[in-house]
Amino acid sequence: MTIKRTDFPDNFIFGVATSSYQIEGATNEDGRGDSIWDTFCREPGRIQDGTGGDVACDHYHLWPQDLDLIQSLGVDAYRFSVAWPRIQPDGKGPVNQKGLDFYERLVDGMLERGLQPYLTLYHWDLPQTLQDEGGWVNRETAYRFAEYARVVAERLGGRVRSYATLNEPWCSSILSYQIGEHAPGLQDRRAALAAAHHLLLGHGEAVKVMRDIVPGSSLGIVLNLQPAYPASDREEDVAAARFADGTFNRWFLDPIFRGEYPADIWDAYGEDVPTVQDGDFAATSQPIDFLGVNYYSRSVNGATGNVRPSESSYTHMGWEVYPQGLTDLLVRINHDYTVPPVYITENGAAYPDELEGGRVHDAQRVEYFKAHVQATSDAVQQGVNVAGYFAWSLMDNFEWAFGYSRRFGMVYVDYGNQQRILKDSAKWYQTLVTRQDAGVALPADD
Ligand code: GBH
Repeated sequence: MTIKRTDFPDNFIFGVATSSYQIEGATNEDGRGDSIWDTFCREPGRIQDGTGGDVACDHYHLWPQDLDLIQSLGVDAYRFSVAWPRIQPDGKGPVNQKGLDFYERLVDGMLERGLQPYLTLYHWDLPQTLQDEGGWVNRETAYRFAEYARVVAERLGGRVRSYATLNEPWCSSILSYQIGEHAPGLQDRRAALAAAHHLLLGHGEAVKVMRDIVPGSSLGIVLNLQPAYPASDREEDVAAARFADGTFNRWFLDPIFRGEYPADIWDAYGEDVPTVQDGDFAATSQPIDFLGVNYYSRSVNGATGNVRPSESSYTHMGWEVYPQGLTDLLVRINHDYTVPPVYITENGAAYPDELEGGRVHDAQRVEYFKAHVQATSDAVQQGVNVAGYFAWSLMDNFEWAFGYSRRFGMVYVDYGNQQRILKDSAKWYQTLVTRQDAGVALPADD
C-alpha cells in the first residue's frame, strides 16, 4: 500500500520548509546586522567544515527562481523564516525598511504563485547586539522580540495567514547555552534555563502583540519534540526515559499548555531553575492556534546512557530512522494536552547524496519520507488533528554546526554554481502532493 494524498483530509496542507540563515546568504547586504551565527561561524572550530552562511544558497538573490521551483513541486505552502537582523540590525530601535521590503516581495511572490506563506519569526539568528547584552539570558530580549514581532506583523499583516513565533526553543536554549553546540556556544545550565524561560516569555508577549495586529491570522510556536523510550522495562530505564521526556519535551509543552513547569524536572534542576515572575505563565500559556512539531527521531534511554538499537537504520546525522515515533508522539501529546491543530513543520533526513549524470537517486530519503508521511496519516486515523506536513528541507543548505557537510534537501544544490537539481525525493513528493483536481499534470515517471 502506497500512501496517497487522498488518504488525508481535503484541507490538509503539504509544504516544504527552510530557514533564513541556512539559505539566504547576502549577510552584508541592504543593511542587515550581524547575527550570533555570523559571529559563531567566524570562531575557529565551531563549524565542522569551517564554513558559514555568507553565501549559502544565495536565496536572497535567487528567490524568484526558488519560488518557481517550489511552485513546480505542486505544494500548497512554503515555510520560511525572517532574519531579525535584517529587520532591526541592532535587535531594537531603528527598523531597516530594506529588510522588510525583501520579505514583502517574497510573500507577495508566494501569493502570486498560489503558495501559502507560513512564516517563522525566529529560527535562531539573534542580532549580535542583543547577545552582547546577554542574549536570551537577559529578560529584556523577550520584550525586544515582541517588538520585532510587531514590526513584521504590521508590514506583512493578513497576507501571512500563519505566524510561528519561535523555532525549537530547546535548541535556542539548551543546545546553545548549555551544550554549546550552537551559537552563542556557552556551557552553563543555569544560563540555558534562563534563556529557555525568556524564549517562552518572548513567545507569549509576541502572541499578545500580534493578536491585535493580525486578528485573522493563525499564531503558534514550533517545538522539536522527540519521544523518549526506555531501553527496557526496568525501573531505572523507565525513569531515564521520563527524565529525557521531561527535559526535552515537557519543559516546553507544559508552560505553553498548562502554564507551569513540570514539577519532577523543576526539582531535578535544583538551583539552576529560572526566576519566574508574576504573570509569566499567563504569557507563556497564551492561547495559540496551532502547534508546530519538528520530528526527526526518537531517543532510547537507559540508566547509564542512550542506547542505539542495532537493528535500526541511521541517517547521515547518526539519527535513528523511527517513523512509529512520530505516530506515538502525536497520539501522546493529543492525549496529554489540550492541543490546537498540529502541523508537522519539519521532517526529513540527511544522506550523503551524489550527483550521477545530472541526477540524484536518494532512495533512502524517499523511503524516509514515505514512512513518515504514512506515520502522520496513521496519527490522523487515530484521531489527532494534524493539519499539515512540511518536508525539511526544500533544498540542501547550511546545516548549522555541520556546515555544508550534511544534505537535507529534496533539491540538490551545487554550491559551485548555485544550480538546483531535483532529487528523486522531490519527484516523489511532487507526485504525492500534486492536486489532480486542480488540473496539474503529474510529472512523467522517469
Ligand atoms: C532542526 O533541528 C532545525 O530546525 C533545522 O534548522 C535543521 O536544519 C534540521 O533540524 C536538521 O538538523 O542528540 O542525537 O538524540 C533539529 C534539531 C534534532 C535537535 C535531533 C535534537 C537530537 C539528536 N534536533 N536532536 S540526538
